[in-house]
Amino acid sequence: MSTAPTLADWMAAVQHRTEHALAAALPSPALAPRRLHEAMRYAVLGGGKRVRPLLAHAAGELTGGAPEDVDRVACAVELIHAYSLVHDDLPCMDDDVLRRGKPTVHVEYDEATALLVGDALQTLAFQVLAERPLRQAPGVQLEMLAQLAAASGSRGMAGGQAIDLASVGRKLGREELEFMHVHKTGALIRAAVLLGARTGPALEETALERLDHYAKIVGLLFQVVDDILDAEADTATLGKTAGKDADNDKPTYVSLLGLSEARRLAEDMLCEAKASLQGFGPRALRLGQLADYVVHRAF
Ligand code: GRG
Repeated sequence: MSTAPTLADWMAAVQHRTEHALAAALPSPALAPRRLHEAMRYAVLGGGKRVRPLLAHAAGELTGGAPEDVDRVACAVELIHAYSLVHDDLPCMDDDVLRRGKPTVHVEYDEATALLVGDALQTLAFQVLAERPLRQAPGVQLEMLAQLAAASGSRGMAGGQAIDLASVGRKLGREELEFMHVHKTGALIRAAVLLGARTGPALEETALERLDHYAKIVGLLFQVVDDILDAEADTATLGKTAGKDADNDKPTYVSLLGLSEARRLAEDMLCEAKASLQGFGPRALRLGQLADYVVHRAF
């Protein structure tokens, strides 16, 4: 009987294939405009935990999707994520100088280039998902594109960012904070899970509801833990400026609940995420393990 690879080995394999797929999808730095293409590659390659691709592959394993199709979903979601980080770091937003342990794109290049990098990464995401047929019916592929667009746009991530910018210096209640994060961070994480799952045969309705519940909880959980790490960890460990939220007078789960209550909330949410996987059996092994990883990660 063969045993499954350890989580660390499985993660390393997915991170490796994601890096390859991203490197192949990004335009060559030898192509004009060379500086823009170099900056796009700088923003995307050689860094990041690749949490969203990991979740997409874990969900693809749940439904039996072809790994090559999941790569396309994983790349598309990661490109949207990378664009959001480049724009989020701009002086007109969070104005940050460090990301993934290196200077942010506008610091390394310039602001106009960073703006264009974000724009071009966003459109590349849709190109990667659209340009060749997936094994799914064309109608399903079209729905997947619409799902990614919705998760990224004004009713998803970009909308969450707008709420975030408007909330600086304001005291948010728990519900408002949750609403913001469900959109800003949660929408794309949820899309990674659901789109990864859609590379395989469709789940029946109740199974899809349970997977969606897992995806929503993990999306929010990621942010609760991000707030805890922002308050606890140092800049070197995080690879981005620590304590930034408090410095910017931003509401967080830690400022709202305190550290120990925020930690307790994370553990409760972890239990809820895992409970929603019950019934899927061993196919959900990686999704369960990734929920643990999200909570117990160091950065
Ligand atoms: C600019 C439209 C627009 C949106 C930005 C997601 C987001 C909205 C901004 C990112 C800023 C941030 C620090 C959000 C908190 C949680 C988060 C998404 C952190 C970064 O994601 P990780 O930890 O980063 O997955 P890596 O580098 O590992 O990929």
